Formats: sequence, structure tokens, C-alpha cells
Amino acid sequence: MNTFTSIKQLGDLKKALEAAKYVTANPFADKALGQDKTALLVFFNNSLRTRLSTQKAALNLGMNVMVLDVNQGAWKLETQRGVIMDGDKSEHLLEAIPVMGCYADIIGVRSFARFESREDDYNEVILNQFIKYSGKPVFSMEAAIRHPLQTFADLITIEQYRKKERPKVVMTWAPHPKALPQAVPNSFAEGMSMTDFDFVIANPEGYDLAPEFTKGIRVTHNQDEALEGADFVYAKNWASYEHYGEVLSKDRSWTVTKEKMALTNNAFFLHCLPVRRNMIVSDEVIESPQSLVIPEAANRVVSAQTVIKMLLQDL
Ligand code: AN0
Ligand code: CP
Repeated sequence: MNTFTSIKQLGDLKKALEAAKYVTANPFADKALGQDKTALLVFFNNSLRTRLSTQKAALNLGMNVMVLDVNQGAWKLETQRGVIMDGDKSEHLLEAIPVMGCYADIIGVRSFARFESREDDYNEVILNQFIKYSGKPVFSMEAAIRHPLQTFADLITIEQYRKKERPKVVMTWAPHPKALPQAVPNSFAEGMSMTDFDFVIANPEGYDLAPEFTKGIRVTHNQDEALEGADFVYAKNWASYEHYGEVLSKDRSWTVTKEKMALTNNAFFLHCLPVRRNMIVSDEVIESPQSLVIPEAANRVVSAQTVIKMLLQDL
């Protein structure tokens, strides 16, 4: 593997989950693999989990790690080609990327959807420039339309907790005050399509995800109906795809509460975090024994370590 931008690049999911199981049991077994190799993690956006878990994963593999927060201390970067750079941007991404490539063996990039242009976001303009111009293996730490390291951690967590061959998994939209990207739900849907789980997406009208991510997936606008008999509830907010980047609803009747969870088969609760309590999920639900948000976050190390190991093996 020489890029990791979609969960689908894992190929055989069973094998990838086996590889993750090995990493969980033997976190320091591959220290020699990363020796004298440098991971550069580039953040265009905030992060707690991805920042820490990806560093931890690279350190477990014996790597050196450098972190660049583009908006703190680096030059302000122009991203569009052809612009006359007489404004506040001091450097162009087209120089910055190959320079970063000189200093690193692998590069992780976090670059959220900007909601300026649906076309640019869905073409992954920034991530693809890193792939094209860095000359190094690039992996996504959440780009405009996918968050595959999160999805892999979600799949690892479901694998650890599922009690049946084919659990019912419900991904439900939940309210949030600000416009959030579709990367997490798109990726999760992509990950679910690699399993034979009974997967349903529930969201209000106007919030259907892009057709390329929902092909063949059951989508309903009735949350209660979706939750019935669920074994896992995966909550997430996202802004509208159709009315791109808009917040059409903050309807708190979609918040995941104890009453909503009572409709399920004593489901486990999942969320990628960060989460806004009592908007997305009630205090009671996130604090309940059925809440897996902390083990899910812990699995971000396993997810990143398994993926970085694959990248190092193919250097
Ligand atoms: C981001 C999002 O929804 O994509 C990151 C989640 C991992 N969340 C926020 O910006 C709050
Ligand atoms: N889940 C996740 O990616 O969290 P951060 O945004 O804190 O990295």
C-alpha cells in the first residue's frame, strides 16, 4: 500500500482486522520497521485523537515523528493555482508540499471539507496535491470526504464487541449547531459496505449523503423505525450534501437519548468524538455501560499503527 485515503484500500477486511488484532496484542513487535524513518503529520484543522493516536502509532513502530500545524507557525498557504499572490498568503502549497516531502518518509494529512465548493471538496483537491507533489506515501487523517482511520477503528471496535455474525448497525444523524463535514459518515458507510452487516442510515430529509456513498444502502428518514432492534448505534452530525454545507435542522428530537436507546436491542453506542453532549447524545447514554466511545478512541492507535505498518512494509 502506498497511499491510504479510503477504507476500501485495505482490500480484504478480514485480513486487515486480523492484522489489527496482532497489533493490539503486540504493540511493540515492529519497532525495527520504522527505525530511522520519519512520519510527518500535517494538520490544516484541529485534532485531539488523530494527533495523539497517530503519533503514538508511529512511535510504537520505532519511527521519528514531526507534527506541523499549518495554521500555527507555518506560512499562510495559497492552495489555488494561478492566483496573483499579493494578499496575506506567503507561500504556495505547490512549493510547500515537495519541501515537506524532502523531510519525511511518510506524510499524514488532515484537511477538512471547506464547504466553499462541493466539487473541490469531493475531488479532494488538497489531499490529491499531497499525493501528486510530495513524492512520498500519503495517508489521510480526515480529508474532505473520508476519514478512513476513524472507520477502521470503528470496524475494529464493532469486531471486538459484536455478539452475532450479522449485527444490525444504525448510523443516525443527530443535531449540532455548526456545519460539519460528511467525511465520517461517508467513510463509515463505505466501511459498512465491506461487511455483510444489516446496515441502515437514518437522517432527516435534506441530509441524504452523496449517492456514491449510499448506493445499495437502506436510508430512512424515520429514526425510531431505524433504531428498532439495533445492536450498534453510530451517531454523527453532518451538514447537508444536497444544499451543500448548510445546516437545515437542529431538531433535538434526533438526539440519542435513553428513550431512543430503549428502542434498540440494548445497543452499543458509538461516536468518533469530539461530541457535543445533549445535542448529539444525552449524558446518560454516553455515560452508560453500553457506550463504547473510549474503547473506540483507544482503537485509533491500533487503526493508525496497522495502516502505517502496511505503508512502511511497502516503502
Ligand atoms: C469533525 C467532523 O465532524 O468531521 C471531526 C470529527 C472527527 N468534527 C468537528 O469538527 C466537531
Ligand atoms: N475522531 C477524531 O478524528 O478526533 P479528532 O478530530 O480529535 O482527531
